[in-house]
Amino acid sequence: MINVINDLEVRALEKISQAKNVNELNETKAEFLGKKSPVSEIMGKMREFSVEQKKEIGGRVNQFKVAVEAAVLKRLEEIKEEEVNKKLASEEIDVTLPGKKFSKGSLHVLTKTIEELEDIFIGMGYQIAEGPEVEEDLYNFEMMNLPKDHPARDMQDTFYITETNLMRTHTSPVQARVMLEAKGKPIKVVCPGKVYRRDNDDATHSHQFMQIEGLVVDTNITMADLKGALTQVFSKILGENTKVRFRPSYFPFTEPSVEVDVTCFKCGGKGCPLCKGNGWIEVLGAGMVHPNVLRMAGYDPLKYQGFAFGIGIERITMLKYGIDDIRNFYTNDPRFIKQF
Ligand code: FA5
Repeated sequence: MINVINDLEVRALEKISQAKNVNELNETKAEFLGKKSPVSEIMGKMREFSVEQKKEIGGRVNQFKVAVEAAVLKRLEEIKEEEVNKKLASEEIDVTLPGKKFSKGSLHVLTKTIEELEDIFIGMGYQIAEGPEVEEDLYNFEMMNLPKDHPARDMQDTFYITETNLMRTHTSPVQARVMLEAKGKPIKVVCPGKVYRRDNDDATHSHQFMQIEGLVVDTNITMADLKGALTQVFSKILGENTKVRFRPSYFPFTEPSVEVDVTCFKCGGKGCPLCKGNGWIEVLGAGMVHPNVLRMAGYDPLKYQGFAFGIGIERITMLKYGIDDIRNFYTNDPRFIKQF
């Protein structure tokens, strides 16, 4: 009987050491220590043995149980360690592998132009100001010397929100806001932003576009200051060889008024469909601030003069990068956007 238990122990210890996982280990434990195991059978037959044999066999069975349980515990620890190692191996990171590539965004080309213009103006001593896109009729028109029945209001067909609120048709209302805030002190600002008009979209017109407004108010300001400032800005942003043309024009908020054209980048001034055959592209409106505008904003026109301008950002960008259709800026075709 002792030999049987000895053999059983050898088999049990071998099988325990080969268990691959906790389930297999539990099954092996039940096989050798459970109710239907060979040792349980031996214990059930104890009645048949003599006292001496009972002592010897009972002692051996106990040794067997202790040995099997110790082996099970040892293997359980090993299995747990093996599982942890397997998990760690599966989570191992190879830091030498190349990283995932995330596509980077970039600034929109119109934002680039605005930032470049702002830098140029800041270098010339201007400050940056802003105003709301949903504007009051008061600032967009009335304080710009365009009373309710003024025929010039037709020049800018307007998106009205209520009778007194509208989407601003130009950045000029920021002039009135800045002047009221400055309370009679000298001013030198530029104000970039979006504007809205019921214009029909074509290669050079959009119903929503951007302008950068400029306003300088001080004593002894003349048209020569306006011309000098704009010539300097255009030679910086479009290159020293850029030809600029000042053309007499009319705006109710400036007197005298001019429109400024730059030679068409596409035909170099010969005339093409883009410039509608005349060789020039209009980029801004400007002039000397009208005495009524100064007066309404609290400035004495006999003491103070000012010049103002409103540059079309899209037009400048088209000239700078050779873009022949303004609609490209707003249709968000990645093939266009990614070029800049
Ligand atoms: C004005 O908006 C005046 N407020 C400019 C001004 C400011 C004059 C200060 C005097 C003093 P105008 O409507 O011409 O003016 O527009 C100015 C510029 O905006 C144009 O020269 C052009 O470059 C651009 N622009 C005008 N309409 C459009 C449009 N539909 N799409 C794209 N750009 C436009």
